[in-house]
Amino acid sequence: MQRVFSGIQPTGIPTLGNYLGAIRNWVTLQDGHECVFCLVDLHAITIWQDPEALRAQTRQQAAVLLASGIDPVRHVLFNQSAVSAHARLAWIFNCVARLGWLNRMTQFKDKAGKDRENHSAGLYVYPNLMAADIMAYKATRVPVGDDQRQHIELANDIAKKFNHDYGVEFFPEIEAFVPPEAARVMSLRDGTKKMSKSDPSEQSRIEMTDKADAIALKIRRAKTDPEPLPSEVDGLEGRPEARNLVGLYAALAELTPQQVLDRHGGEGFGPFKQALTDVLIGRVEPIAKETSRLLADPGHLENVLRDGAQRASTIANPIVDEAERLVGFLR
Ligand code: AQP
Repeated sequence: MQRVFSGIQPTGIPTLGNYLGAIRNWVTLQDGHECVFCLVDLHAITIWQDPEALRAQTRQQAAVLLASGIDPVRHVLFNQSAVSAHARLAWIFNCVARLGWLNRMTQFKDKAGKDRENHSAGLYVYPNLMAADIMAYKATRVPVGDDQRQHIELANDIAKKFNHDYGVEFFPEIEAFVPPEAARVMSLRDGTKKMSKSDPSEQSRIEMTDKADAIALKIRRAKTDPEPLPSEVDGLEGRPEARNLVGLYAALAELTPQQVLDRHGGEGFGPFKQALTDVLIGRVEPIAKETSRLLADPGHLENVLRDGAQRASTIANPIVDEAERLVGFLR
């Protein structure tokens, strides 16, 4: 059975982007794979987090994942900092990866913007830690949003260089698994920017804990253009906001964008937004309700994560012990 690894940063409440780009596929992959799901708090602190908020967000993320259908008994769910193998292997990978490779990473450029010099060294080497997350389990399938493809390619380059440098076939080749529809969900305020849980504007995103009235308001306020919806997908060209809303509807209703336009082409945004609000509420509301029920018992959530961390360590420690032996560390 193939082993899957995937992670999400506890930097805020998971958005619809996180859900459609990642979590929903994690739930599906649970059948037929051995899954390791991780709340990547080491990644989260590459940008400063308020310590109390980080703890709260970690519990909140765990609750959203469980409410979405992650099964912590058949699979493994934990927070990254509780398993030291991630940091140990990341250091080795910091020494394997080349600066030129990291310089090409577009996510660092996007996150750091023009103020590059003032960002943490951790943000720069983030892809090395991500490679370590995956390789510490020798996972071979990694479900991610489209924005993470470049990091998966880098993880393969690091693994190949490690294998070459130490003359062994130790780390396997990994495969990014990107869902075909809604692989990239865009901001509701700007169709050219991805929807993000840490975007300063709450109106830019649907959070997986939003209540029905908040969803309706955000969709009503979502940016659009003055034209009605086209009847063919080609007509979405150059209309990023319209494309995003059609893509969202398609992903939620399990239709292709063309099938959405077959139903709604020629409509103005008023009626289409109403239809989109209905499918959104149908999907988000049950998850939001279950999340709030789970959050009422933080002790239970922490136990789930602790148990997951123990089981994760059992898989990762022997792999990272062996990587350290190959490197030449004395034990
Ligand atoms: N807008 C998106 N569309 C599709 N997939 C997305 N993902 C994130 N945003 C979108 C996918 O969600 C998984 C977890 O993401 P993450 O939390 O590890 O980091 P991120 O990509 O940086 O997500 P955010 O929401 O934008 O977080 P912040 O605001 O903290 O930077 C990943 O598989 C990602 O592809």
